[in-house]
Amino acid sequence: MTADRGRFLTVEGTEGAGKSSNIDFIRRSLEGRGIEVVLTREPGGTPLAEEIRNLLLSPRDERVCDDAELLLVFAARAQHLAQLIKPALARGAWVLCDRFTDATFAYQGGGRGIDPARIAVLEELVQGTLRPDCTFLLDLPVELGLARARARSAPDRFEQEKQAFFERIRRCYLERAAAEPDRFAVIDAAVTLDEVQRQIAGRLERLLESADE
Ligand code: Z5A
Repeated sequence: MTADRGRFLTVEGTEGAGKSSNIDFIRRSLEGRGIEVVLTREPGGTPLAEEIRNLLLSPRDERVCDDAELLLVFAARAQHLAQLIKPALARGAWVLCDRFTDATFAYQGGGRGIDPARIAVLEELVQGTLRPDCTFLLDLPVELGLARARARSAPDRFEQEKQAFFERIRRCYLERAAAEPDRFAVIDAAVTLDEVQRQIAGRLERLLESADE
């Protein structure tokens, strides 16, 4: 990475892990250090990609085949990268994204059962060598996250899945984190919000120190 390119941070987790609750904390922490932060999400982040998000999340009678879901996710990502993420990084802003390609490996790979090698082909096609610099994985037991998510709002198409689907997703996330310990910060998200944010702050501090070097 060149010295003046911004950093690319992503936040991941299973349902109800607290991504939305903690992303604003990360944004404020970075802005407090004078860093320009571009907050965005996947699927989504541009008008076209947000339309694709709606297609993906809306409950529907027609069964969505796994490959259609996978390709829609990457179509949204291609647009998001071209219109928002790459230009922001290039001007030195830090991009903070609610989910990215680790979610594709976890949901479409672990959850739906798509071969990760096929996902990796699309990752290479759409992203080239671009990968997040740091990924916060908010981890908690699936049952607890689902209870939190269901208490909050009506389920979308993904949230209508059974618990076993989310157990596979959690396992996949943890395997990816174990394989890339330098990139991932695994945060225990089963504790109070204050305690979650204390863990995040510790990791952010290290990240900022390395950015200053
Ligand atoms: N998806 C995919 O399949 N493939 C891909 O490549 C990508 C995405 C990128 C949309 O994602 C869907 O897209 C997602 C995967 C799929 N599946 N679904 N559904 P999303 O990130 O927009 O939606 P989400 O996963 O459903 O996020 P969420 O439900 O909004 O969860 P969250 O942001 O992690 O949680 P939250 O809203 O911050 O917290 C949930 C509730 O718990 C809320 O009432 C909080 O006040 C409460 N909360 C949070 N933290 C705590 C603590 N520590 N203690 C107590 N209560 C807490």
